[in-house]
Amino acid sequence: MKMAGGFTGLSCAAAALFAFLTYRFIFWPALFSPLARIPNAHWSVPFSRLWILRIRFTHRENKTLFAAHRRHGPIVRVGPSELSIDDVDCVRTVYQGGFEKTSWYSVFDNYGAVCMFSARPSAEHSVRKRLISHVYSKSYMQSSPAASAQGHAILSERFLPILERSAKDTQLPHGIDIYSVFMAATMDFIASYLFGLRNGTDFLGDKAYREHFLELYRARQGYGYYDQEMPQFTRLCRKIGIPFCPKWVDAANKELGDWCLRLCDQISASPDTTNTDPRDEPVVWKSLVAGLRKDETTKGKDSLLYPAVSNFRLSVASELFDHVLAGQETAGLALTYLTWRLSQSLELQEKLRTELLGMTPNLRQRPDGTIDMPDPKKLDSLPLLHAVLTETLRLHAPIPGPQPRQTPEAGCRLGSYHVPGGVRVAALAYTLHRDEAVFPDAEKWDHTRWLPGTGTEDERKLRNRQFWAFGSGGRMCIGSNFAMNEMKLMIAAIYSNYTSHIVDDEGVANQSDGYTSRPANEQLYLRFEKVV
Ligand code: HEM
Ligand SMILES: *[C@@H]1O[C@H](CO)[C@@H](O)[C@H](O)[C@H]1NC(C)=O
Ligand SMILES: *[C@@H]1O[C@H](CO)[C@@H](O)[C@H](O)[C@H]1NC(C)=O
Ligand SMILES: *[C@@H]1O[C@H](CO)[C@@H](O)[C@H](O)[C@H]1NC(C)=O
Ligand SMILES: CC(=O)N[C@H]1CO[C@H](CO)[C@@H](O)[C@@H]1O
Repeated sequence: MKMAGGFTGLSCAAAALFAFLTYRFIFWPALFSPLARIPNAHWSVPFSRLWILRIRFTHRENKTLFAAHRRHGPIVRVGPSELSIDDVDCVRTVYQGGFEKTSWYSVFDNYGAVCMFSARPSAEHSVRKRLISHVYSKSYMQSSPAASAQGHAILSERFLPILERSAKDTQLPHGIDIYSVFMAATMDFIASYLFGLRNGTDFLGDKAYREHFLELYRARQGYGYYDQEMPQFTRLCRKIGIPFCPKWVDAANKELGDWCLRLCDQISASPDTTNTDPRDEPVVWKSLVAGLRKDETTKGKDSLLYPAVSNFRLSVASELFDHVLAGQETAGLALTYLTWRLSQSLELQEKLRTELLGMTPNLRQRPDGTIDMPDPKKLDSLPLLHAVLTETLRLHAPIPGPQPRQTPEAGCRLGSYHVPGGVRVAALAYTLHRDEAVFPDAEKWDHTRWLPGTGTEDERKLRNRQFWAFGSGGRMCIGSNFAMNEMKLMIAAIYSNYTSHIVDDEGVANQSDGYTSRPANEQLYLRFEKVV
């Protein structure tokens, strides 16, 4: 009797538990959750994250989401509490609406210190942004003597001599790996703006170190997955001694971190007040340090940045390290793909050269190799140069993948759906840039889409609204003006005096699928010929 009663009690409890679990994990997510009305990218997504985690792990996210949106429309459920969006109105709601970032971004805390990119609450982000945003504004950049002098030095003393050597060298029929050269040039550009030319980097001159750096960087990038997608689980595993990163990745991370800390320490140790050469001005460092100091003296412990202020050295380094990493690979990739596209048409190169040489001053090399810097405003407004670069950023977006945010506590409306708070939601340039309604024949690289005379006023507006290479809203890329300027300068410097020709582009057409997108073999060999 007693036993039977025990069994009955136990089976009742088991049945109740079973019923509860079935409801909680099967019926509720599939039928009653506010997200249940939204189309599923895969039948399993209401119940588990396994499907999307696997897609991400195997680097198939862009094409998978692209196919899902094609099939199911602009709002698709990709996990129990996760949506993908592909529609400019939803993009406006989320990104212009200031939805906060998710813990996905915490891996970008360098030295354990938050930076602007990794800051999650909007209020903290705004304070950080105010410290530096002015030096990245278009008007500041275009009139900055430091930016101009640094650009001149890098182009004339480092970048053009590399092309010159390759053009002269008849022993070099295999050309030069322009991918590696661009990765170096973009590093030298951003490092000079951060730390001044003398205290920045010379990756163009030091090929061995540059290649070592890129190796470390690759190691760092490959292992963000676990921390980004399963932060709690990963932390737990680490605690009990199951590491997700091989030791050599930790070592690579540490070496990169130490490298940037050295650059920061070097400049802090020698604020050289007697040096008035504009090329040595550490523009960003100066503005960041001054801003943080001001916050410290005026607000002290009330500062939203208090922990930053109390750990001044690492806070400064964390911010600048992020700019170094954000500013190098992205622009290097865009330049690689642009020269690859241009190298396929001598006719287009010729047109571009005519446009470039129409500026005065322009970047034509004098017989002794010297150049003048063009007026940044004039350079910026050249229509063909702008069109070829924009089209490259569209079809080969350096950051094609999702930029996750979370819905605010009160929830929000997306399309015809009400979405509750705390749901991860993301748009991606890869799909926005392949909308056939806005970019007909979207897989084709066609710079004429962006020429001023193409299409009606409405079509132009639509194109510009849908262009998302730098994201949008308050957390849009802070370096977009800097990047556009350096990329235009380099393209102008090349095509004012050279033609380029493909020698070996194996793997370039196969752009990898991920948060940033590299050519599969990470190289592109081009040959340069001097125009006479
Ligand atoms: C072609 C070059 C570049 C591209 C395509 C690009 C793209 C982007 C994108 C898409 C974002 C938003 C990412 C997200 O929210 O997940 C972003 C943010 C950011 N980018 Fe860039 N970027 C480029 C160059 C640069 C440069 C040169 C810098 C140098 C300072 C830079 C610094 C940043 C920073 C600091 C953020 C974070 C902004 C914030 O959270 O407020 N980027 N970039
Ligand atoms: C930069 O580095 C040099 C040594 O290479 C040093 O003499 C100088 O004071 C540093 N600082 C500035 C602001 O140039
Ligand atoms: C640079 O290219 C222009 C044509 O774009 C040519 O006229 C000029 O001679 C070249 N300069 C040198 C130093 O080769
Ligand atoms: C593209 O590159 C990846 C590796 O980066 C490789 O696995 C894949 O097979 C390549 N695809 C093609 C079509 O070459
Ligand atoms: C930019 C990018 O990553 N594109 C890739 C997305 O996925 C498709 C299909 O795998 C590739 O062909 C693209 O190159």
